[in-house]
Formats: sequence, C-alpha cells, structure tokens
Amino acid sequence: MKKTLRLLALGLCLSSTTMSCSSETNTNAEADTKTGPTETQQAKGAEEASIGMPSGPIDKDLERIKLPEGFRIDYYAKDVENARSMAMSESGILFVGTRSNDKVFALVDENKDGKADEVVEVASGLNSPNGVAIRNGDLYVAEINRILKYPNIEQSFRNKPKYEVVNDEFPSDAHHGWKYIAFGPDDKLYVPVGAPCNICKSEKPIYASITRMNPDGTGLEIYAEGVRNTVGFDWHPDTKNLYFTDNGRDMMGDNIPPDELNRATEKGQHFGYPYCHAGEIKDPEFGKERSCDEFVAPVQKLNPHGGTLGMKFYTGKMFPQEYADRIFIAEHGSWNRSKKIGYRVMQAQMDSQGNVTGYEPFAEGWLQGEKDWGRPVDVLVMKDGSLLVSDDKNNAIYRITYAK
Ligand SMILES: [Ca+2]
Ligand SMILES: [Ca+2]
Repeated sequence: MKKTLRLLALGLCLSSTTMSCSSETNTNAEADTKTGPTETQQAKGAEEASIGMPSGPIDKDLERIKLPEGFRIDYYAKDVENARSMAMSESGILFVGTRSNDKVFALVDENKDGKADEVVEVASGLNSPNGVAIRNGDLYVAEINRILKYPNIEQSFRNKPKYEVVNDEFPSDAHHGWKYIAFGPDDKLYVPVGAPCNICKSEKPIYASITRMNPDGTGLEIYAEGVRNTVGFDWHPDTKNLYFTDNGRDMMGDNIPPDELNRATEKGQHFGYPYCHAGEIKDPEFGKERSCDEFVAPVQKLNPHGGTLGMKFYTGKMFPQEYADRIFIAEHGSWNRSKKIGYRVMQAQMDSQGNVTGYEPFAEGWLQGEKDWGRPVDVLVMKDGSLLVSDDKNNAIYRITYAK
C-alpha cells in the first residue's frame, strides 16, 4: 500500500508540467550536474532543483526547538536508528551512518516534498560504520578499522550492495575509534584516528591524527597531528583550509578544557594533544614535556565537554545573506559534567580571513532542564540551501528551512 502511494505520488509529480511537486518552489536551488544518469535519475535530477518547503503546523516535539526569526524545523525522517554522519548523493539520496548500530541507511525523498518517504537498510554487520562520504557516485563507509567502498550506490543501494575494501590499515581500538570521513578539495579522503584513551601518549604516530589517502586507498599519510578526537570537519569554501572540531580531554573538571574548532593551513601541523589543550592549558600529566607555543591554537574555543561533532560551512542560498560562510556546528551534549550543556546546533560567525568573530546558538531545545530528548550529531547543507541535522538519540533527521 505504501509503495503504491509512493509510485502514485511520483507519477503525479513526473506528469505535472512544472518542475516541482510541491506547492512552493525554491528559485535559488542549483541545477543538477550529475554526469551519465539514467532516465529516472534525470527526472529526479530535474525535480531536485526544487525541494518542497514545509507548510502547516510544526510537529509537537519540535515546538520546543528555538531558532532565529524566520527559520523553522521539521522532521526529514523519523525512525533512523542511531543516525550519525550524513552524505548526500547527486540525485538527493541521503546516506546515514551509525555508531552503536551496525548499519548504513539510505533515505529517499521520492516526491521531493522535503521529507524522506523511505528508509532503506543499505548495509548491516559493520563495525561502527559512523562515517559516510560520496565521490563520483560511489559511497565510502568508515568502520573503526577499515574504509569500504560501495560502487555506483544510486543504482545498487536497494539490493544489499557488495563493498570493496579500500584500506584496512587502521587500528581496531574501539575507544575514539568511530570515524567521520570526507573528501577534501584535493580529492583525497580524510580519515581521523582518535586517541585510544582519554589522555595518553601513543607509540604509534597514527593515533590522535587526521590522515588522508587517495580514493583508491593508496598513499595513506598523516596530515595533522595532536588531534584527540575529531568527529566533524569541512573546508573553507574560499581559502580551502581544513576546519575541524576536536573533543577536549575529560576529568579536568566541569569547565576545562574547552572543546576546539581548529584550522589546518598545511600538512604537518600539530594541534597540541596530549601536551596542551585549547592552545593554553598544560595537561597535568604531559604538559611539562612541551610548551603550548609549539602547537597550533584553536580558532575558537568551544563549550567544555560539549561533545562537539559535525560541522559544515554554510554554502547554500536559502538562508539570509549574513549566513554565507558561517559554520554550523553540532553539539552532541556533555557527559563529563555535573550540569549538562550542549544538545544544540551552534553557529560560528566568520570574517573574510576565515577567523571566527562570534559563536552562538542556532537551534536549541533538545535539552530541557537536565533532561535531553535529542542529541545533534551531524549537519549537512542540502542543494536547496536547507540544513539537515542528524540526531542519534531521537533517531531522527531534521530539516531547517528559512522563509521571509
Ligand atoms: Ca517525500
Ligand atoms: Ca588542540
């Protein structure tokens, strides 16, 4: 029955004379640039230029979320168990990794009304497949110890696709082992390796680093050192510098050290861990071995123990002009604190040099008093400029839109 309805909706959509199935059209969306699509995908690509804007009342749950004037939040999908990192394919299929789960999901918004109609289980039996990335139609998935590739994922995602192992040289430690991955402007896949502990110095240089490799898994090298555990990064749209969040060490009290937003301007920089935190706090155990001056300090100190995870520069056109090149940052929320903080999406304002000039909440309300009912993990800017937010506690994907 559900499938029939879905096909009917698609049929109506394709037969309509307008580009859109929705009641409103977003004129700012970019055209689809996929090469060599099938006929169905061409039709989908054309529709993608206009994803539906929400109408009607906001979901009861989401009335608790506070946003700046003119923004609204809706469910893009519910029942996506342990939804973590997100990546979107050219035709608009959203791939979602998980951490405490063993699955990767594909979310399909067939009629492009801004809500997924289907959650498809693409893969299962994986080892904390937290990271997902798309390149040239292939899906890359990061397990704790391996990087996998599912070729031509748009064609194969419904049919339990087979993977190729791209690289299996990563440590298998579960501690900070789950990975965020993304392709850089240099077409290399960036893969962090967290410290296998709260605070420790490892013999193997790959720990507490960000590595990168060619798309075929060759040429694995360390790009940045002294990174405790980053679970979110992106590149500045103009300078192409890598910005990444880093989770500060635990057990130094409620208010130190801050989490970090860092900027790497070249290969080989060291960001302080385990010697120095947030550019100036000497580690009680390792701080005497090195000076804080030896390391790259963060461009912004973030909330201590805020669980700062996914981040993206805002490159869309839907939000007001002042949002251009701001960074949206997901705060998963604190566990190592007597009073909870985080559980929200923050925004970092930037100057033209890529420095942070302000840091404030963008979407909050998943924490009510000391009770949290949702935990933001990752953010993704859709082609129409709306912002998706994943939540591994409420098992949901939200879509934030703006209308004047
Ligand atoms: Ca839909
Ligand atoms: Ca640092």
